[in-house]
Amino acid sequence: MNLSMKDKILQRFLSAKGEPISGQQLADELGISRTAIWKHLQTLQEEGYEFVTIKKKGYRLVEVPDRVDAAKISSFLNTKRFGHAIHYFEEIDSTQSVAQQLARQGAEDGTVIIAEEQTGGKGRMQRTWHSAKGKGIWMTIIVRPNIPPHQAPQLTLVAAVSVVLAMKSLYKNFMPVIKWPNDILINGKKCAGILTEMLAEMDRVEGLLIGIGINTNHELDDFPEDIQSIATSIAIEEKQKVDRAQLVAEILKNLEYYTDEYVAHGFKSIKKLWEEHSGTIGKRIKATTIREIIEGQAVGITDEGVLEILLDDGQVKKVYSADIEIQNE
Ligand code: BTX
Repeated sequence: MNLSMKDKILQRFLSAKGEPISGQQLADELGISRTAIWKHLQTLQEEGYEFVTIKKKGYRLVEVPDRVDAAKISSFLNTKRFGHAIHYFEEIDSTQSVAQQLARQGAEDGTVIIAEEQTGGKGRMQRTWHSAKGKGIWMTIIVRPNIPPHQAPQLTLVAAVSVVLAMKSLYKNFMPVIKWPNDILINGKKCAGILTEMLAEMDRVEGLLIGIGINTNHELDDFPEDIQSIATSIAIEEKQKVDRAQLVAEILKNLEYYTDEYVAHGFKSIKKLWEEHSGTIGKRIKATTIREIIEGQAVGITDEGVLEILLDDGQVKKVYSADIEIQNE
């Protein structure tokens, strides 16, 4: 894992779970001086971590701020590649823009860009994604699967499955469903969105930028008024605050696993899981594509991840990209 020295020190304290660690022991383990350790602790204090000195025993971490930084994510992380490089920002315009630069510079598969706040969070089709400070997970993962460009939209579905399964494994009372192709809804309201962008050559994907936005700890009035009737957060639904770093680590574990499954065995292996967690299939929907509006019943997705809609005249129409409105709820 590519942690900075400061993050290595922090990770050591996080895994000590409140037990004291001696400055000398840390200095020996990490091969730096005690003065250097002390300086890193100063920086961490400025970021909101609080340490107390315990006589003859060393330092004890007593206060952990609510952040989704690399050290905190790493303390939960259980992956082979994903999240081994994490770029953390207090504030950023969009994690997608930084991901694009890093991907062009050769960032490795599974690199994560994450921020406390986005000032220019992006949705699909030039829409805005509201990304309030400290309230959610605003991250992009650079993924480099060996697939042709036309298959790239399937990765959005792989990501949706990964997010829903992570939520279900951590929050047991909880019924998130996937709305084709990229939303996660709870009780009919949007809790998360996924935006996949691509860097590609003619016949090969160079990198996919999988942007995941999850409303975790919002109260209703943390959302701007115009989306209060359509948006929700895990905290609103679960009635408790979420440890964002833990959820990030769980998503990265799933995303690595299901991306590898997908690359090895194709979309079929993901399709079943996607359908199990879909809130779209079987519903009457209105799909707005760039060319037309299609109304009918969503009957399934193909082995390529394309949505199939049964029209009232009995015809089945395939939809590759659209905005969906679910009508019979
Ligand atoms: P989307 O185009 O499907 O959804 C955008 C629409 O959703 C907006 O027009 C608005 O109506 C509504 N909306 C905006 N913000 C929120 C919110 N916080 N919760 C619920 N509804 C909202 C979905 O696009 C894809 C979003 C991806 C966001 C991630 S965050 C990390 C990465 N960086 C970045 O700039 N975008 C992605």
